[in-house]
Amino acid sequence: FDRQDGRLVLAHILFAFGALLIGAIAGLLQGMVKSGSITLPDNIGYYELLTAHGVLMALIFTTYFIIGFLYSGLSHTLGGSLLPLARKLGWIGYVFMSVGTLIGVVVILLGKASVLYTFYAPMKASPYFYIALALVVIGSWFGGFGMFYQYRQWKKNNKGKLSPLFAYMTIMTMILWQIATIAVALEVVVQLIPWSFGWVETINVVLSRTLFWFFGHPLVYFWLLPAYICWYVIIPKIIGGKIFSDALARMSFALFLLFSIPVGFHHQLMEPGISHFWKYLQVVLTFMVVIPSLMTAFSIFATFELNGRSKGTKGLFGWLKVLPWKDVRFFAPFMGMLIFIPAGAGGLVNASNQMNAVVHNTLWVTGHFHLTVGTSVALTFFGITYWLIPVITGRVLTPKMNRLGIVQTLIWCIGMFFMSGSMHGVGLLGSPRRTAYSTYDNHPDAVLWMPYHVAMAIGGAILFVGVLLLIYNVISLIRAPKGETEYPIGEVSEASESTPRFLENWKLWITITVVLILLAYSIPIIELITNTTPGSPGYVTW
Ligand code: HAS
Repeated sequence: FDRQDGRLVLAHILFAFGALLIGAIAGLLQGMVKSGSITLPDNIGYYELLTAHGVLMALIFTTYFIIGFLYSGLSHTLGGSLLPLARKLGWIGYVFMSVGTLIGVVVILLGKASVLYTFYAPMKASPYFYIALALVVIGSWFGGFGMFYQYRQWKKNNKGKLSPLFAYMTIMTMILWQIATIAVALEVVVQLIPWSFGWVETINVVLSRTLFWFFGHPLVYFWLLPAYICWYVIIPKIIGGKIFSDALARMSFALFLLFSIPVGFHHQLMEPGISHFWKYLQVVLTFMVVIPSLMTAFSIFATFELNGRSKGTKGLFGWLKVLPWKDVRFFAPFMGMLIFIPAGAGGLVNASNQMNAVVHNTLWVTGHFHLTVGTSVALTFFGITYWLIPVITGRVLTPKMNRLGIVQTLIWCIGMFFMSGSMHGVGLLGSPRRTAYSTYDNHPDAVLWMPYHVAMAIGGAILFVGVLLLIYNVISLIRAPKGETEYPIGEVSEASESTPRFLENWKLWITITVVLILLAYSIPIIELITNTTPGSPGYVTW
């Protein structure tokens, strides 16, 4: 692996794990406060911790890891190294994101941005928090531009050739990110910054939430798609099998681009100010975005089964016997896949209007995303780390590290079982999310919630041990014995059909995406601007 590219990737991965560690400390404390196990000193607020936890884990850990991972794959599959300009753009992005993150974290820790990781109005933060967010987004754009450049140059030099699957999926993921972040950039620059500087007095709250969720839902697929890259492209190689179908894999990514943006209203189903028709339309589109995940499940099962058959296993589940259970590079992502089955089912509950009325703003939703991003995606990223760091640093994974990786995965699953399991359960009993410890004057309902909150804190403590072990493993990987590690890219099964060219027709996919976005958003946004009262003064938290 190219040494210079290795440095760029490693810088991203290490920053990601640093953010994960600090986010985990905030998460542990915040869970203990909520369960009533500790009280914080007067100068630290619950929402400060909750904001630090959400921002560092959900926004910073993921974005850094993803950009680092995608750069590594492009370097490997598109020519063996990054072009100087692509690498330069990667570093410029890294600097922007890092300056933004540092400013953002300082402002949060000073207690001037306790607005949670969703940061929409009416809660108001210091303007410097929004500026910090803008820097992170701009930095991620530079990262994306570097990837687009590398891809374009490769296409120019390989006229008529289909790009490698990894590269195709990377470009699809970054186009998704590029389109989605336009809305949040608008929200931050046009609404939040002028408002928090005091240049305007009021803000259109529902518009700010709408712009946020225009970005917020594709954001979750920006997290998921790199995990899917691992499931589609890397896992077949690690298990010694083949990719079931290149065309199906590409199609599922194209469908994600089409359907993950025009669906943000499913986060706003309980909100006034948006008419039923547009909510209904976006719920229909939400059910469309489930299809590429079902295609993915089908494809992975097919890969597993074909692999089993080729190794002579028989029966409906014989293929399970030949999977490399003792290899953490497989085991961690596999547990992520397994847990994605109930996690995704929970998403379907959320998306159904009537059931959303039961679960919205309860701890059920928190349970949902700790399974999806906090387990399926996170475990997959951890699994990637066990081979990616050795690849980029010219080292090898030792059997001891592999064993510790398996232990780490198990700790994560046990911790999440307690934490996310009790969140789902107590959510159905009505316990609200995003609240500090309170018995609501010993209200019988709230008293009933308490044992669940304690189980959540116990799960959180187990997860914290998992983070510490992970950090230990990352440090061990950097200091592992020298040697060559292969970048595991799967081959496509010979039995699959050839890939139709239109799947790489970007104009086609981007045009349909834009049409769908206009259909789902243009009229409701015009209505939000023209029909709502001038705006709310907002709730100042500092
Ligand atoms: Fe979600 C809220 C709907 C997926 C993350 N979601 C959230 C929030 C986050 C989040 C962070 O409609 C909270 C935001 C906040 O703070 O307010 N979500 C869905 C739907 C899906 C979904 C329909 N969510 C995700 C993913 C996330 C994520 C992925 C992160 C990565 N979500 C919602 C809704 C809300 C919501 C509402 C708002 C709730 C509210 O009221 O506030 C779907 O994409 C899920 C489809 C997935 C599947 C599963 C496929 C299974 C596969 C695994 C195969 C396994 C194999 C191995 C092959 C249908 C691919 C098996 C081996 C064996 C041996 C068995």
